Amino acid sequence: MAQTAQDRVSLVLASDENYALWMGVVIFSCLDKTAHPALLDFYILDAGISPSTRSRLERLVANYRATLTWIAPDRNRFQGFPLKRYGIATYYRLAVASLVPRHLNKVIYLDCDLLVARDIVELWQSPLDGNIIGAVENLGVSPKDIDIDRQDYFNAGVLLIDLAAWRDGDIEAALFERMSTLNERLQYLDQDVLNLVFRQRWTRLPLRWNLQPSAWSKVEKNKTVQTGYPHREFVTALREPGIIHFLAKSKPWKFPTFHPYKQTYLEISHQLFPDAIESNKVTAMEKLTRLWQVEKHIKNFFRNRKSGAIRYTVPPQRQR
Ligand SMILES: [Mn+2]
Repeated sequence: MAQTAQDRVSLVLASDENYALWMGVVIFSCLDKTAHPALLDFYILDAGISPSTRSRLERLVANYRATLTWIAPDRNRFQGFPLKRYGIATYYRLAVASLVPRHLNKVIYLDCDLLVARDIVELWQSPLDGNIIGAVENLGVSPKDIDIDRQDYFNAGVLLIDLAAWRDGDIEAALFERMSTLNERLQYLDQDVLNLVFRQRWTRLPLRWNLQPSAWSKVEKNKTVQTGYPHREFVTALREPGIIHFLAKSKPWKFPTFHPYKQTYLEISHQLFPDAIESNKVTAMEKLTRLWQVEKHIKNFFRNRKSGAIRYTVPPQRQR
């Protein structure tokens, strides 16, 4: 079936209270960057978000006439899965097909540590060429626990999913089966399981839709040949990112981190949630620590020049 601009776009995210406002930043950036905000339907897999945070997110989405639906999965289904440094919400994506409404045939799954910088409708319309999922190669290290070549290993932070085919192929059962057999042996948990089940059966999305921190260093060190993407695609993705992924240790709210879009991220998150997020989480202590990291400052300066500024317009805060 041909996609038209009139299609509604279904976006799925999962979070607990700790990540809920960061998830709000993802939602806001989607809405701000699309030409059709009222076509977006957000489905939130809720791992324990407080009523007050829920209403903040509802007010945010209402500004754009988009919709937001809360889904509270049964935690017992995920009992016994290893958590490591993640929360249980990371596993909710494995059950996406049985959690969202039956009538949805396609969804985009998004992590909570992202900044959307381009119209999400463009990603929605990317061809899947007969595969069940589309994803971007994981640019960092590949896991040691599973036998998959690094170029064939995708990052699970942004997924375009043909949900109808996922249900037909009984993917959920396959994922849960792998989860229970491999369990503690998994290094990257659900991402490894997804890679095992979709081995050689995923569509490579344009790099810009999951721009990972190591993309900058790959270009600087001329190591783009190690990846499945051509060098020129790196250059365009850095210049015009689609989705910026603050992977692993690059979280803007963590200390001390360097990322070309850290400042942009912190500015808009403060404007969105001024009472909960400080305008400048770069504290005096962090500044002092960063002072000595001259090399990183220089690198960051050049990375900033390689990547254009991204502007957002935060809606005015309404009084409760
Ligand atoms: Mn992530």
